[in-house]
Amino acid sequence: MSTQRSVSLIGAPTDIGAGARGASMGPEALRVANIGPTLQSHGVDVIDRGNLAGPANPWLPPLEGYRHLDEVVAWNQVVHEAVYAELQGGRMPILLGGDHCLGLGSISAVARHCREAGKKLRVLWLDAHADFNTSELTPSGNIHGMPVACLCGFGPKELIEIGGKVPAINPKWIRQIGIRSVDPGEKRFVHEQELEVFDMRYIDEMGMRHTMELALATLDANTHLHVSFDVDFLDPAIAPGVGTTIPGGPTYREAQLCMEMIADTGRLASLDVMELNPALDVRNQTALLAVDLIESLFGKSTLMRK
Ligand code: 6HN
Ligand code: MN
Ligand code: MN
Ligand code: MN
Repeated sequence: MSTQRSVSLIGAPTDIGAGARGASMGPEALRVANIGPTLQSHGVDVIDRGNLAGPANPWLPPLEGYRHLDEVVAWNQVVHEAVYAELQGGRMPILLGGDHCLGLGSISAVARHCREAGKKLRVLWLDAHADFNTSELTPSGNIHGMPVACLCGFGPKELIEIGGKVPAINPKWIRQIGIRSVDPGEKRFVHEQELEVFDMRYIDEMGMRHTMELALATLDANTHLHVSFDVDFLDPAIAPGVGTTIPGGPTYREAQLCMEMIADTGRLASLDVMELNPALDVRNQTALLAVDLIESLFGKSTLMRK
């Protein structure tokens, strides 16, 4: 089994859910880093759908625990429809973020597609953060800290209902990897909902190989594998171009191994590349690294494998 070879790039140029401005420039930075031609060089059929459009960022303080809720809903609706359309057309959507609040629109579309196609879903959430806050728990009101909770049915009605069914996904379908920054209330909630988290302590002690073996266990021919890649997953020493850097992330090789082991499953069927912030980057190095890692997701490895 090999990974789907027809890909559609979907740009979502917004920082509507973030605490820093600049992720709105992420899609263009990934294009400047040659994401399209690079995938083509690995035999992937690539269509760049260009950028989605949505409301501007009014940069207001939180209201009842949420910043920019109406705008976040609007952006997630357009992302949901765009991702769903690609899946229905038999192509793999790659969402170019944009901040991580859009993981809700993307994954709710994937979940809807899987329900209709009778497929199982596994979501790998590669991130420094659990993104499991609610309006009561959040220290910031920034909705990019909430998409996983919303997908599990905890969030404002307008957001959690985007894909039709509430909850969009079951917490049991998620594996979080690379986590090293969780807010106090969020931490309790992660335990309460029994999210399966492979935090950095786990990766330090057990290694990336063992971590990925567990995170990818029990996938079968009928499983759709979605990867939601928050670029702040990576150690800031190699990936400075994100709004919320947290020290102690995966090294270059640990991140490559993570991607290579995902590629080996042959099950990757949709991808988000989120939180890249070119305003904080140095000579586009974080975008170039993200593209390098995405190449590995599509089967680039140091030596040819069978
Ligand atoms: N991300 N836990 C913090 C908050 O404000 O809720 C940070 C969230 C970061 C979200 O990186 O996608
Ligand atoms: Mn399909
Ligand atoms: Mn995130
Ligand atoms: Mn993050």
